[in-house]
Formats: sequence, C-alpha cells, structure tokens
Amino acid sequence: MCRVAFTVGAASFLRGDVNGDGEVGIADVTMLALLVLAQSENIRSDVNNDGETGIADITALVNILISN
Ligand SMILES: [Ca+2]
Ligand SMILES: [Ca+2]
Repeated sequence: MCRVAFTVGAASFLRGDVNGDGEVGIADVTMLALLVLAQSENIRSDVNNDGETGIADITALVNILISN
C-alpha cells in the first residue's frame, strides 16, 4: 500500500498570499514580481505549486485575483 502525505511545513497558508498578510491582493503581485525579477523566492511564492518561482506564478496569482 502506498500512502502519500502532502504537508508543506506545519502551517497552511492562503494560496497566492505571497507577502503573508492573510489576503490575496495586488500587493502580492508586486512582491511576487520583485521576487521573480530578483530571481529569489519565499515559502509562499510558488503559487502554481510546480516547485519553482517564476513568471508562471505571476500568471497564476493574477488568475486567482481575477477569479475572486
Ligand atoms: Ca497578501
Ligand atoms: Ca511555481
């Protein structure tokens, strides 16, 4: 039998909340853009959950904003 647990750290956080203020907004897009430009990342910046932080995460974040 195979049992796979998906746990990312101890805390669960809002998808797209890059700056960790508890809500998803334009400030998160700004922060994510800065992270991508700096080729940096944080624990929340992988919005599309593909294991890396990049342009695709900005797209994913904007899509979240549009759909809300
Ligand atoms: Ca936020
Ligand atoms: Ca990503």
